[in-house]
Amino acid sequence: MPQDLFDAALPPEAAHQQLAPGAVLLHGFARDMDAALLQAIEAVITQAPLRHMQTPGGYTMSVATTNCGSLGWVSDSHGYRYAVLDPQNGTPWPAMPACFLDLAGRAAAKAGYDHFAPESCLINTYLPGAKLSLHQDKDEKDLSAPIVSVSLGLPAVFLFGTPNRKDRAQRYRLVHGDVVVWGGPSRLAFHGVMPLADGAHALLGRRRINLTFRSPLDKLAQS
Ligand code: MD6
Ligand code: FE
Repeated sequence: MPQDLFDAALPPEAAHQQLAPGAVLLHGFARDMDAALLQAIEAVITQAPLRHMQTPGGYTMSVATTNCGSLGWVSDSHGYRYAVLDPQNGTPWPAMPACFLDLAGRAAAKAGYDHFAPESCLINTYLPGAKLSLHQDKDEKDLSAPIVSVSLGLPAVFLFGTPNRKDRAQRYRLVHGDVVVWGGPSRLAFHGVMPLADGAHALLGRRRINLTFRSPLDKLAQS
């Protein structure tokens, strides 16, 4: 049976796909709350506008980025880091919307990671052609917390490998409402996004939005 038909016939909560040890794709998990998510995203973007960050190597990212939560991921000529203030206006990032926290916690629990309470949500907007090169998320002190990644809008080809750069990454098509959770043995897996194909999405139009939830603080060191 074709996988797409199989997924469409199942309630969203039944459609999991293990990508690697500790890594799960929850098909359509966020689909039924898309309107609330989009409204919250627009409110964040109004306070903390999308911008194309510079990489430490001097490139401009094709993806446009902002953040919400107590910490925001930023990139500039000095490197990658988490910042409590938006460097563009010197004020705190907008608070994490309640529907974001709810979604991230439920998705993590579904994937086997209980009590995930992210301090940070990175919001990425992709227009056709935008991409993200293969990389590891390793700017976080707490590697025991998973990463929760929510896809909205145009479909994308997601690359997901292992913590070893030499292993070939697998390709997965992510559509509106899909959520990928990775942690444990996959926490440092290489991942990326292929250049976005052109198209039009009924709710988001000609773009893809990705929400990436992370818990950058070392909770053990703090307690
Ligand atoms: C995505 N973003 O935009 C996934 N990782 O679909 C990431 O994997 C990511 O945008 C680390 C830092 C910035 C990012
Ligand atoms: Fe990443």
